[in-house]
Amino acid sequence: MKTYTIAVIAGDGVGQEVVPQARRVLERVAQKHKIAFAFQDFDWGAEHYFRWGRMMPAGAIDLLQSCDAILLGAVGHPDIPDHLTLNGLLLPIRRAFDQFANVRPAYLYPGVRSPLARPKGGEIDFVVVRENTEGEYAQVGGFVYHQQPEEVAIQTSVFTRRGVERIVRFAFELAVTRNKKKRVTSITKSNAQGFSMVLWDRTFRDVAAQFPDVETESLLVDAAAMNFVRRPESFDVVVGSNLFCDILSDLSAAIIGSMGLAASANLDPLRRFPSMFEPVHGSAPDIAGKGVVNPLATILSAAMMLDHLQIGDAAREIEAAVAAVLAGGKVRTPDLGGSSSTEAVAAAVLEKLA
Ligand code: GGG
Repeated sequence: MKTYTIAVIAGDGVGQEVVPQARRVLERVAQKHKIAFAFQDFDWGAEHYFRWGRMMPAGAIDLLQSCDAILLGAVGHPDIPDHLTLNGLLLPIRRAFDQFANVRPAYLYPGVRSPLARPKGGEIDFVVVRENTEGEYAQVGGFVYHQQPEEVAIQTSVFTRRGVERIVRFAFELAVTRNKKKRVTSITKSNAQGFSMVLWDRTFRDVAAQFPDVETESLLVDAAAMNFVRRPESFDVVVGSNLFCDILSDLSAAIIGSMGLAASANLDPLRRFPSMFEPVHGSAPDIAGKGVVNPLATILSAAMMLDHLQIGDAAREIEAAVAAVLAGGKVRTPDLGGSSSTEAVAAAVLEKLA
């Protein structure tokens, strides 16, 4: 029997509630598929920070290195500035393991109401591909006259041709394998940002020329935001920079009905290092501990992990079970207009899997 080693970082707030539910689901499909998961828990995050002054220990990356994948819940605590939690845990892992493709599907499940009037279940079906290791998240910059009245802050974006090319190529390859609309939309702001985004546009055109069967579109990020609302059905694969696609993928989560349904994968497509799977949502301190957070984003992220581990049958079963629960319309957490608990939603998924 093949055993997959999964590093588990439940993290902060609702991360502690959603990750155990995803584990239950993984354990169920493991039984069925005659595979095993060896979960290794790492209690990193805000509590670790309060105790040791850092979100994870100095040797954290070495500890994760040998696992097959990483399942992450959430990071963030009201008493710690967000840039410390993000730069202390999430971003170092993405960078150390060169997880350059952040894949965020936006699928409107039948039975879920979009806040948009028009689209019905299945009619929104696209993927946001976010560059995940450079761009606006490069953390290059500094303060001058720190905390003085004349203070200056400089934050530099870093766009490399190699970085842009590989994420754009990933997007085109995804459009080909998805085999749906075969359409890639590139997001920039090259009218205002005349260096980095112009490099992006040029690189996009060069890569596009190698995929003559894939239709292309280039949108400024403001127009993209508008069109996610006006014509979400038209998108297939959307590719853009770290910051732009972080923002756009919150919007895509909203139009598919809830942030609680938004799954994501931080992939090293070259499989040199472990990839990391996490719900798009954060630690949600306002609802943490109440047992009402939607576990489906994490369960669907676990399904993405199975796909990456090439256990696609098991991934499809989880997706089908989630789809059946949502189509049933009875068991759903408050973000989807229901009153079920986190545990009850996961139990409903397990029941469908049985
Ligand atoms: N699910 C992980 C998490 O807590 N994400 C919240 C967050 O702030 N993410 C920022 C990012 O993905 O750049």
